[in-house]
Amino acid sequence: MFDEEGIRKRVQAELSPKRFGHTVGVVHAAERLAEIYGIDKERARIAAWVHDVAREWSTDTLVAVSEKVEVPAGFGGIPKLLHGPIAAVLLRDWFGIEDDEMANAIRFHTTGRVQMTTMDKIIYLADAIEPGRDYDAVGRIRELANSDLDLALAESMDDTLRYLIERHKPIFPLTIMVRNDLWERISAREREATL
Ligand code: DGI
Ligand code: FE
Ligand code: FE
Repeated sequence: MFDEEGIRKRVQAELSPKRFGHTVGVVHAAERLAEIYGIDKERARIAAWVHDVAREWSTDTLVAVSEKVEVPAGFGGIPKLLHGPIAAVLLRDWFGIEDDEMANAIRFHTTGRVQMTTMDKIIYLADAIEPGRDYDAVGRIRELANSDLDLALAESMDDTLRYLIERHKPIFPLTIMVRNDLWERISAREREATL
């Protein structure tokens, strides 16, 4: 259904070997999570292939392109965040794939969004736990991802926020809303389970 080999080659041409290796890891992690959580594996793989295709574009290029295509409000304030929304546009423009679910998972893979779909969560988490990732919390988040997608995601977001705070980086306000929403859902779920 998809020309996966063609997509893989085009993505490889856009990325350094290191980041291409990351992308290969995300594809495998996304496929595994799709299997566990019952979504279409092929679409998850393709979204993973494309998620960082614009990751090595210069800030100037990202900003220039973002002025010509549809980008969610506020993303321009932190130019690094633009690589997701721009990759979502390239899914359609380069690869001819018109699929809102895949496009949104790519668009929001760095920030998350309120009311994330299973596809959104899987691409976000696959990005965070692929085998090449190495940070203190990764082992725990990998383990959680096997049994509890929402909890793994909430822990991953807290970890990203801690990382940004420690480095005094600007934090995208949407990410905080997403993080609050996730923990609220987890609390509600736990309250219900103990009733
Ligand atoms: O593209 P990747 O490196 O695989 O991972 P990513 O898309 O999750 O994140 C890209 C970068 O963006 C990473 O260095 C962390 C950073 N980032 C994520 N959220 C925020 C952020 N940077 C700032 N300043 N603010 C954020 O809210
Ligand atoms: Fe990314
Ligand atoms: Fe990535």
